[in-house]
Amino acid sequence: MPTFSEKGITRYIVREAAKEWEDIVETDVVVVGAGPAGMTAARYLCEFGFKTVVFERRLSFGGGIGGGGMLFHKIVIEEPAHEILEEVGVRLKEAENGLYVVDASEMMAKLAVAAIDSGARIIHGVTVDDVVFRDDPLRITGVLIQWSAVQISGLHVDPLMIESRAVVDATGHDAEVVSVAARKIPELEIFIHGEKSAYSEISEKLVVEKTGKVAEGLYVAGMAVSAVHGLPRMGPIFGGMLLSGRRVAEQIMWDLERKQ
Ligand code: 48F
Repeated sequence: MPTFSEKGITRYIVREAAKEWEDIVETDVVVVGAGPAGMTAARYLCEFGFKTVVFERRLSFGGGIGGGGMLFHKIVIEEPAHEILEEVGVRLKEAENGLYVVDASEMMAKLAVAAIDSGARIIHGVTVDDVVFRDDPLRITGVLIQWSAVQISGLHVDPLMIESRAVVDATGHDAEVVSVAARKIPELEIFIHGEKSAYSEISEKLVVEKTGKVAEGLYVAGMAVSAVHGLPRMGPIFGGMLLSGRRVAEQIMWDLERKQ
């Protein structure tokens, strides 16, 4: 049993966290939200070689995965998105041709492990509440972050800022990052259409097709795509979320490599 002091515990935590934060302030890609789209995007971005940090408001992974379908702990996935789950070792049960059922907790855990193992930093308890921009040319160059606990408390505390080459809004139904950019930077000419009622089959295709850049430096993935582009919702079928996460990573890779 080693001997140790309370001050040592504090010192190691503060020192190591501070070192990482110093590194995080300038990153290739900020992903906002550790739901299925955000975690998938983060894994591929790291595999493509980009330094990626995920800010997640809550103290957990998975976003809407954990709730399964109305709290029944299963999720449906369709081809070809099941391949993304196979890559991270999630066990699939075929329900009918091309449709699979998976365990919600297994999917959350394994997407998170895969993202972290590929090199993504996932920081919990941090909320992105605004973006950094530059004009000439007009572009998004980072995000403003705040402890979620500070936000919940209602205290007036100024946020900190992170610089990045790309920001991915993977915040789900409210498209929080694109919404704040649209509201505060009208020159971007982004119009938030708002999500439509359910039409699962169509929406699963469209959410992937419409994934991508909404402004220079700002990208949208997952359910946030539906909010931005006015697409129908799809309920607890998650193939589109995974494919959207992969697609946004590919688009960022093409864009950032072109700029080098
Ligand atoms: O909601 P969420 O799971 O988004 P997603 O990846 O997947 C959507 C599905 O879960 C489901 C669906 C699919 O069929 O309809 O709803 O598009 O995950 C979004 C994550 O982002 C976090 C939030 O806590 C959640 O874990 N989040 C939201 N806003 C912020 C945020 C913010 N401003 N800053 C940090 N994290």
